[in-house]
Amino acid sequence: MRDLFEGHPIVEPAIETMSEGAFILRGFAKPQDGELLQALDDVLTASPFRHMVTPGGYAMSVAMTNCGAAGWITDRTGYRYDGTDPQTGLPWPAMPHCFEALASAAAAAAGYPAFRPDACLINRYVPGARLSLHQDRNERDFAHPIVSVSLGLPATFLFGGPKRSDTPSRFALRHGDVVVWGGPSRLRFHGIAELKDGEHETLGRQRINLTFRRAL
Ligand code: MD3
Ligand code: FE
Repeated sequence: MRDLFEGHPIVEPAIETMSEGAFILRGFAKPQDGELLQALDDVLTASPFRHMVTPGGYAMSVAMTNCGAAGWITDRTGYRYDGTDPQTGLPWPAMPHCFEALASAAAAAAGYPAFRPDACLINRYVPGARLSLHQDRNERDFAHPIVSVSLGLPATFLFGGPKRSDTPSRFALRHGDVVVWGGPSRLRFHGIAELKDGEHETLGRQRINLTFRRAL
């Protein structure tokens, strides 16, 4: 919040519209960041970050894990949701209450009052990591929105169209920003540009993204 003129603050709008059905809630997760990172530590103890392999045989530059009833995974056989962590042979850790509460509150603020996520994919980017343009289409019902929480270093979100060849727009996503994608935005191509080097005051040289979905 800037304070430009005799104590009259210039407040950023609570909700920015990215496109039809897609909204950025700047700083929405900031009041909870300490609690989120503490809960994340417990999740990572049970199911650590790992570099999954794509069906094409390449290890992803983004490290991933999951919590919740369903976890998104990829291996040589394809992309899917599974209730078991293939690395531990155990169910994914339960979704922490503070994760689920934040995701539902953000969805409600963006006009999706009934969102109850059963999957949380956790992505870790270090400088140089990127996520190429893709669609999220492994979920059963595209009527549910997707909620994402950005923590740590800033990133450039690439927001394309319904076809891979549509030129993407670029949006900066910073620590504490929450984005809700629903309606016609739900199936648009999207990705994250190569993460620039930097140092975040609490997370250091990394960006963590929590992506909440209703998968089943
Ligand atoms: C936009 N993650 O995990 S935010 C992903 O920041 C993913 O780690 C990015 O794309 C990240 O699949 C981007 C999440 C996101 C998820 C689904 C979307 C953005 C979306 C679906 C449609 C449009
Ligand atoms: Fe995605």
